[in-house]
Amino acid sequence: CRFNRALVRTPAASAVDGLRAVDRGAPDVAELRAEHAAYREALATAGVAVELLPALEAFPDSVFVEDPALVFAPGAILLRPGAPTRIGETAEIAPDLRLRFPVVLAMTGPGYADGGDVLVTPDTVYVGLSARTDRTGAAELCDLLAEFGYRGIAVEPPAGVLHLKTACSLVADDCVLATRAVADARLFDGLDVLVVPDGEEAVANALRVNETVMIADGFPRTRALLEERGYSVTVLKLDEVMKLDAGLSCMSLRW
Ligand code: CIR
Repeated sequence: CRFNRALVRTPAASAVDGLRAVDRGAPDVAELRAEHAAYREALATAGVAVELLPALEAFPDSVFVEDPALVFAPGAILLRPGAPTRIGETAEIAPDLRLRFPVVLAMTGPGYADGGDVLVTPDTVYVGLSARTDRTGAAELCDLLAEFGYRGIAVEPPAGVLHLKTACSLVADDCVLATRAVADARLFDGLDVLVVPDGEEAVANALRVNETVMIADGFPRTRALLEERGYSVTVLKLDEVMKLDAGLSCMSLRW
């Protein structure tokens, strides 16, 4: 599928207070903003028109616009992020989505779902259960997906990752790049799985946009593996982004 547009948000100065499972220090905000600027540039080079929303200081993790909403060409779904400090991000982004999409559906709860747990493939939308996405939320999201004609199914990723897409990403319509643990869990029927070399698990949150696969810098064996398979790879420095347990897909909504 092709993407024409992307929505991103400037990292807030409050990103130093962003959630992180293991504290490897606060991100340097100037450097985080530089990484974000390079990311926007890479999206534009891949052929999408990038729109930049203003920083939200009240929400330290709001640069990760993927989590409060899910977008498709025909419409958007407002989600209910599972972290208490993030649930308010939905109301912030809702007007921006209503301006851009003819149909905007919304989860009403009581369940929760983060966009980072949602892997969209051409015929199935996989919703990973996690500390942020519970069974009730996944079931409500699957019902809303059905209104758009998509088949949503809940899957149980192996423990130890924040989101489903922390450990896998779609790199072609029929191929997922995944950690060994996700590959072994056999979550996806009918898709090829390209396994990330041991020791490079943190690269699994790649982002395919049109003809380009973006990956984080510092994972040479994965880069070589993708290039051998014929992918056109763009490498981006993400050191500050990764301090906040985030990666490439988290920073945009694409459609
Ligand atoms: C959080 O814990 O919510 C943020 N620090 C990171 C969110 C990453 N988002 C994503 O994987 N979609």
